[in-house]
Amino acid sequence: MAVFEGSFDRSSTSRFAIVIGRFNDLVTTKLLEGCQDCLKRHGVNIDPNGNQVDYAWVPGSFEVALVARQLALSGQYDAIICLGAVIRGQTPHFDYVAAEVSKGIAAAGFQTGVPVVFGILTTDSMQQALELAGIKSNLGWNYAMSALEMASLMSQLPKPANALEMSGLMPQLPKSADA
Ligand code: INI
Repeated sequence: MAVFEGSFDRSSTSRFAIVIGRFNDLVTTKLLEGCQDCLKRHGVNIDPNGNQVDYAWVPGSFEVALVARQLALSGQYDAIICLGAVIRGQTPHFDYVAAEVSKGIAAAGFQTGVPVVFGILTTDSMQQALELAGIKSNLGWNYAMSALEMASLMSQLPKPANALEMSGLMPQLPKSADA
């Protein structure tokens, strides 16, 4: 039998997409920098004109999962990294956005079989978010490590015996009228 474990030594061949929310971009651009720093130092070519990392900017965290799912469905990526910052304000907006983005990102991974990393900060204040995005540590780095590890791990796991069966959660195409 086997022990499956991701490594960090095939980074130069893996392909990644990073989806970034513009909302609270003071924080998300810092997360992106941490993420890129980690990928680069593991041998990944982070140039958007290169062949290893694509970037997709979305309005806010609420839109991240939809775009991550579509990128994952393309079959072009070994892992997708989602970056966003949901900061609690005086309205219930925080709770709606935070709940939907976490469910959506989990679903994107389950539905596609592609690792989709949850790199969405959920904090009570901007100060807390900034501390996690560079002032004290930069969780962008950790999210990139998760993507590298998961890309490697998934490539080692046995493939599903029946790919269609595995995709039971995928939306069914509408049947044509004469089918
Ligand atoms: N988007 C965020 O990424 N973080 C937030 O803190 C946030 N709040 O609190 O409003 C937020 N809202 C925007 C949301 O993600 C969507 O872009 C918007 O509702 C349009 O669908």
